[in-house]
Amino acid sequence: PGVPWCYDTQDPKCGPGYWKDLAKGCGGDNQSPINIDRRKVQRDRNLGDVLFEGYDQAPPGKWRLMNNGHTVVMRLEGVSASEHINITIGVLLEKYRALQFHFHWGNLKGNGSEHTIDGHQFPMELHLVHMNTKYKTFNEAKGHPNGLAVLGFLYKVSDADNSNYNTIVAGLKNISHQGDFVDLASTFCLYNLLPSMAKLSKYYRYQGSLTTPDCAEVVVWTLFEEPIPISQSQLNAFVNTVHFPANGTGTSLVKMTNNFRPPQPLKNRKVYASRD
Ligand code: SG4
Ligand code: ZN
Repeated sequence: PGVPWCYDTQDPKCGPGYWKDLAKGCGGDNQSPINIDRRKVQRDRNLGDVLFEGYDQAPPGKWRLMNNGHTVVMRLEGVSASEHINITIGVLLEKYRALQFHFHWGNLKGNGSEHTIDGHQFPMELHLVHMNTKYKTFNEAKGHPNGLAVLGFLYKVSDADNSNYNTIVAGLKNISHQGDFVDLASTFCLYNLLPSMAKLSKYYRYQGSLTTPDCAEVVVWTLFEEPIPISQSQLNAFVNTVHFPANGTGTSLVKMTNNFRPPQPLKNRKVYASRD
């Protein structure tokens, strides 16, 4: 429970430039997101495809979509099925369990992805957060650089709606205030939210952090090259529907926009590419 933080880069009291003062970790040397400079990434032939488990199954019961004041998050924890939603990644073939997914977006005029590629920002970014199954609790995982694995996907604007997003987009109007949640009948599976499987072989891998305070440096990042198509009106639904209280007062509501952290210095890290 803490000092409030915000995404307004103009705000010297809570904006991203101030996060390191309220959470020391945010000033670390392995921060996320980053810009991916395609000329500088290193091909790593040992990086095989990410193995997905349970991404093709609609879980029994419901998934809870929530406005947490910083984003829209779908919690998979506590849903019995999430024990069966896993990924296996890396040279060590470590297994990670899906916990939740959430989004970062811009405003009606500007893009809002966190990661950029060759300096290009994308309209929105999806993060699927997973925890290393060799740790018992989330807190224990947060004590290790390989504790969490986040899969990042960028979006591109398509002419047609992406019908796989209809359930989530329709749910947004039920969570327009901070703390609101709605249980969605999960008629979709996680695969439906992603680009087609055949296009997931190319990704970037690097060692980084959570992109919100406390910015813990415990994340093995995988950013996929292939974007997810979504229509402008579906994107606008995020920008126009989701609100949060300005200055944490609860009295005046503002649209949740530009909820992305700008790219952080790469410092001594390397970014690896699974393919050329
Ligand atoms: C968002 O604020 C999520 O809602 C948070 O999840 C998440 O924190 C945070 O982003 C950082 O995650 O993939 N962008 S990120 O690095 O997953 C965690 C919740 O608050 C710890 C559930
Ligand atoms: Zn995120």
